[in-house]
Amino acid sequence: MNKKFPDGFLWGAATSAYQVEGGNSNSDWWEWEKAGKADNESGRACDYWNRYKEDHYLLQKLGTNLFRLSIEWARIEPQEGVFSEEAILHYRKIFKDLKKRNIKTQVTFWWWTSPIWFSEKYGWHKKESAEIFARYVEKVTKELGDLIDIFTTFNEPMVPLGQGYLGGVFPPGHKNPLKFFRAIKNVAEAHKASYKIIHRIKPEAEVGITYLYNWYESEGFGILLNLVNRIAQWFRIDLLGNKIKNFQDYIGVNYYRLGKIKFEMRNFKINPREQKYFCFTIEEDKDNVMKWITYPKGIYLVLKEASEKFKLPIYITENGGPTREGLDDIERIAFIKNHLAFVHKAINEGVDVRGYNFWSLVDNLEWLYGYEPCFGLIEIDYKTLERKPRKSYFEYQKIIKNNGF
Ligand code: IFM
Repeated sequence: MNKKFPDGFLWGAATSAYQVEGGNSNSDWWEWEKAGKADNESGRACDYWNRYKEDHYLLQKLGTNLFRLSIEWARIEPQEGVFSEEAILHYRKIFKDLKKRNIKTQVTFWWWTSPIWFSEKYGWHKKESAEIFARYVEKVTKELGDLIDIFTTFNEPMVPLGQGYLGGVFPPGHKNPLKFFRAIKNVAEAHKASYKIIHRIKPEAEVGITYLYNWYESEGFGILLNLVNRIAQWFRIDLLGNKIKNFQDYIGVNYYRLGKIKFEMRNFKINPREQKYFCFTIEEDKDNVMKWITYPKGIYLVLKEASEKFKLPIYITENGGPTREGLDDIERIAFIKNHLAFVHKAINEGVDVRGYNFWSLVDNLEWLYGYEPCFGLIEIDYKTLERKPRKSYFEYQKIIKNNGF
């Protein structure tokens, strides 16, 4: 074995509440689905809400010492200012079950979905949103904080804010740059307030946020494309990151793919003629179910960049890739090893990486794409909800056991 990881390295897997729990009918994404704006309705999803013990058993067998999961705000605060003791108690049971199995919990408070009342009355573009979110964080930290090892306020907030306020394809479905910038400001305020609250209640807590930290490269027309590249980096990290400096104990890196930016000529139809125009595009891998380009070296490049930029410990909070593979998932095995080899290289060169979470433990609802892309170490049969560990599950198990490969 030549890729030995540091002693105490945390090996984990990740899921998120809305994507696996099922039945989150008080969340805005539920309404979004009902309005036909996503490929599938989540429905009972993987029914993690009821089957969490089964999944935790599989986690335990996998050998993980970390599980990254999230809590659904809409379950905990189904009406404005009214907290569900029943939901809180249920999350307590979930966290306790993980603790019993010696698995650390890395818990995210907001993973793209909000209670319907929040979206209808406020939304992130409204100033009050920060304070309202902080109230929920305070309640959860008081009630569940003793069972949370690593706190994450927001997961990749730039994705839903971009999609929800510029692209209009996520709730609240706006296309309004002004609201977009206001929403970023309010999310930053919400994060900072939460950071202080969590530390007040649990001084030793590790609190952070995760960034979708893909790697961007460009080809052709040097100067112009480098500029585009810079803008992409500013957009994905700095726009929010600069606003919350000094309010992060670690950096959560979610790395998936290469964004290869091209500048090309396209045809554009203006009736009745066809016009040519130049535009920036992102190259696609046509063989991949979500057209993503796999690029293992990118994880090394982002780790180096993040370490240099933030000078903080790093958790790889997500890394994985979508496939259509069944149980014999050779592609996923190669994916894991190739990426881990680059994580190992970064650690050897001094980057302080504390843990790695594979995305995902189980197949789950991939937002607009529905249930088609599979990310899981474990396959879900959505008819029977049977869990079937894939080959990659057993390979990852070996890596964890040996603390390397
Ligand atoms: O499924 C998502 C997750 O919710 C956030 N990070 C990226 C994953 C894959 O697209």
